[in-house]
Amino acid sequence: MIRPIIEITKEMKEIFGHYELTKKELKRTEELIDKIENQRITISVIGQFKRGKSMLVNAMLGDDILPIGIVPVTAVVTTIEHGERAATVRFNNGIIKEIPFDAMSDYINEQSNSDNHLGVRQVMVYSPADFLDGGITLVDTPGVGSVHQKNTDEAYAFVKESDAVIFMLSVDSPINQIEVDFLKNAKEFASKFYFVVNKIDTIDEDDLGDYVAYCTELIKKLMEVDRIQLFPVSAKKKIGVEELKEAVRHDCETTVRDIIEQSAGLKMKDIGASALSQIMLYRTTLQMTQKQFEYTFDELEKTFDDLRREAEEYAEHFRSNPRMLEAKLNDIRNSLSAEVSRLFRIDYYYDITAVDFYRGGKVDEDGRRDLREDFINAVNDIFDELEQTIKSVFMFKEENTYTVTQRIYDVNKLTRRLVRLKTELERTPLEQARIDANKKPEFRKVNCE
Ligand SMILES: Nc1nc2c(ncn2[C@@H]2O[C@H](COP(=O)(O)OP(=O)(O)OP(=O)(O)O)[C@@H](O)[C@H]2O)c(=O)[nH]1
Ligand SMILES: [Mg+2]
Repeated sequence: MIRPIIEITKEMKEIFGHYELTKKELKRTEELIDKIENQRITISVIGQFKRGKSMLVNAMLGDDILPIGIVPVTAVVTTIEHGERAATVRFNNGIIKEIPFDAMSDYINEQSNSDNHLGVRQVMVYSPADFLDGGITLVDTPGVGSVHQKNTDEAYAFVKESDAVIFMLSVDSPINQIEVDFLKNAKEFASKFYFVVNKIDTIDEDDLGDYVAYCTELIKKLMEVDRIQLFPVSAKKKIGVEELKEAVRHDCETTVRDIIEQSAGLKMKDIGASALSQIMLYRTTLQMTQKQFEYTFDELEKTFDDLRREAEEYAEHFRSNPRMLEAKLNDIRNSLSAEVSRLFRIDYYYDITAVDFYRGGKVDEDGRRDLREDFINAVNDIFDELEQTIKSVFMFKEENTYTVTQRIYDVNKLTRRLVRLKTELERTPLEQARIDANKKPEFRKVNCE
């Protein structure tokens, strides 16, 4: 019998609550459960710069609230939720400030907030548009692939937070490599895609037919599905927008829980793997003899030193692209995972959550120095955390010799449960998240009408 993902998720949460080690996973799981229970769905409009994303959001809301333009415009992720008209800004330093609705553009626009010198993390807008009623958060993201690299970074980061993605193409250029890369990444995290081809008002019907046929084939291959549905629209002339809205609304009404659960299922696999690594590490450390522990700890310290040197050398040569630092940090995590796996004879896996090094402003000499410092601190944090974990488990063992056997027994039991749940998740075909005896699921991982 296949259980709903919410049940598996709740059981996993209960397991994570047993350990200090899995408090990160506990927090992420609680957030997912909250999302499933409140049936909130986040739909992000994503695509290359100038495809007409902001204009489409405006058209869907029937309200010209977002700035649009001929040059790269959207510099900041903007979420739009149902509510009385209002706008707030969340800054990188965590401060949230309400702003006049009409001043929104000052914070979002690449021209007025060039290189995000205002340090805006996100703009949150509230609109009474009917479309949002019922728990939809629509998100306008900065365009991918413009000269403003950080815009791409922002959009990448946001895919992880989305349940569904409106992927925006436009007839004025064919799909390019940036879009291909983006889609490959996005399909790992979002459970539902709507492909939109914009600006159809600029070409005739024959050309549109050719374009749609070309894109369909390409996307099918990319997404590894047999069928996909494209929505040809003109955000400007408001052609096809109702059809898109209708499709989204229909999906939300009938299967909102499925979309969220499927998306949560994908995320839970990630969280489960990371938690399991932590618990295995805990168990193995608990079972070590003093001698084994000393040897392992020494070896680990050597690895830290090597990797620290590697990181420092890398930082030394770092020039301007914060994304490269993120990539290097992940490299280091991977090397460390491999070493922990070898030393502890377990499958150790670091959850590759993004660390955003971008802090706003241009990357000049000062900025570079700050970024180098942030990067080295992040590397050291990874080492410290691991060191602390292992040390504290071993200390516990030293101080509580009588309870260790019981603890190992408990850990083994919980590990078996977690492995079972993870397997259950892996076996759950995500499109069958909602079991409805005779009803065919309305969803696949990617909708293929
Ligand atoms: N002809 C035509 N032009 C459009 C359409 N949609 C958008 N545009 C134009 O395309 C340009 C870009 O529109 P935006 O909505 O700012 O595009 P965006 O994808 O949000 O751009 P960034 O925020 O910079 O990534 C503007 O000049 C719009 O007028 C459309 O359906 N038809
Ligand atoms: Mg825009």
